[in-house]
Amino acid sequence: MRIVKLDDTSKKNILNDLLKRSPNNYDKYADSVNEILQNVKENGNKALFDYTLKFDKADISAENIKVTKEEIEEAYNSLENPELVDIIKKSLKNIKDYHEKQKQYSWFDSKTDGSILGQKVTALARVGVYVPGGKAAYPSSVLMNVIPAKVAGVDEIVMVTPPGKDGKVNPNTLVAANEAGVDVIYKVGGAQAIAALAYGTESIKKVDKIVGPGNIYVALAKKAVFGYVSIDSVAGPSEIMVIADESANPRYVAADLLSQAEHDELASAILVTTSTELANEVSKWVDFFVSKLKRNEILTKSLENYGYILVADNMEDVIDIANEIASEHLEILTTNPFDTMTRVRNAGAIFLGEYSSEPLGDYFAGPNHVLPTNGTAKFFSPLSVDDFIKKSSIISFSREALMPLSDDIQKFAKAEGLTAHANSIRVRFEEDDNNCQ
Ligand code: HSO
Ligand code: ZN
Repeated sequence: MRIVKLDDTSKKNILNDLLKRSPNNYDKYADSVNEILQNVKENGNKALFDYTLKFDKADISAENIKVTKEEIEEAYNSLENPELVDIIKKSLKNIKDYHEKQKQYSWFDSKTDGSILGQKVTALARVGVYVPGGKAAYPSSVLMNVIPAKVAGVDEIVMVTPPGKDGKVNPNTLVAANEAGVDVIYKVGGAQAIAALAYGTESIKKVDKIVGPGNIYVALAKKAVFGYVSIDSVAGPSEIMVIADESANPRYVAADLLSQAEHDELASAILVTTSTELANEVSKWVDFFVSKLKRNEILTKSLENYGYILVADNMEDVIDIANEIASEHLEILTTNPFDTMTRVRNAGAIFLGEYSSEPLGDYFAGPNHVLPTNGTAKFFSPLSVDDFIKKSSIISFSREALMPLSDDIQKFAKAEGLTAHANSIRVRFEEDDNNCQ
């Protein structure tokens, strides 16, 4: 794995390099995505079925688009490892417990003058969860997307996922969806599935929000329908950054970097350290593990693309670049990780100490693994219960509470030239409407 001395030039180059991975750079797909969206909007089911035949080679109709109870039962019986059901249940409990703590409640504040102000928290009515097909059909991601919606109290959670050629859906996906409490699953994927969720078709009712990861077509389709429906943030390739001093165990650091590098060829894995010795050791361990691990082709490519070991002069510089890159995952392996953490401003999820390896967060700890990527941790947060609720302001005033404000409100409205606004206050306190302007 390449080792680079961290200075102004290398820092600039790396930051530029990482920007290339942004999902904002995929204009060349935009036309085909827009065509698919338009076609589904105009032709509903017909377009949906045509695209499913064309892209997934599966024959889907109004009769078989919904996954049946029997298909879910069959999925339980066809799991490669039947233990997965129990593991999913345990993971689900941790994720649920963590997200329960995020719940927000309505509040009301009443004063003695008879005024009540408040905020009403309401769950979204219908949410659509996209689950990719093929190799990236991760049951853990099904849990991470569905559970916060469930905890928020969403009325109906629908899932869309592309079928295989045989018209079947990945059994891991079905089991995770069923355990998490998904209400209905449709066998449709790609940009066409996003269109169906956003606009509705004869078989699929429009939703209020679409979440879940997908390929570039799905990501662009989600961006295109934003505003018409809500979406979660658009996920880019996985990222891990480890910041470490000489106290870190190089074998663990190497293993952790590779855990995310294996996601895909565009994944990034970066170690920033003050220790040259650690840098050299980690590089050796990375080579060793890559030679053993199954996904060595992807690992080799992603490390070539976005794998770096950066050696910095001091901890200040380490923290500085961590904050600038704003990594999706940040492991802190320093002598006092909690102290280091206080200086970290930007990261999706922060893992402290040598037993908090990143995959613990991917699968089991409880916090969500849908995290801001591509530097968006500067302004976005992990997926949470907040993503599935909305708030309404509550205002209730008595005559006694409104009266002392009446003059000021009318003057404020007149200053804006909005005399009908002023009038709506005035009529409540004056009978004579002749001087209404
Ligand atoms: N690390 C991924 C999520 C995941 N990992 C799913 C394993 N399965 C998000 O960056
Ligand atoms: Zn992962």
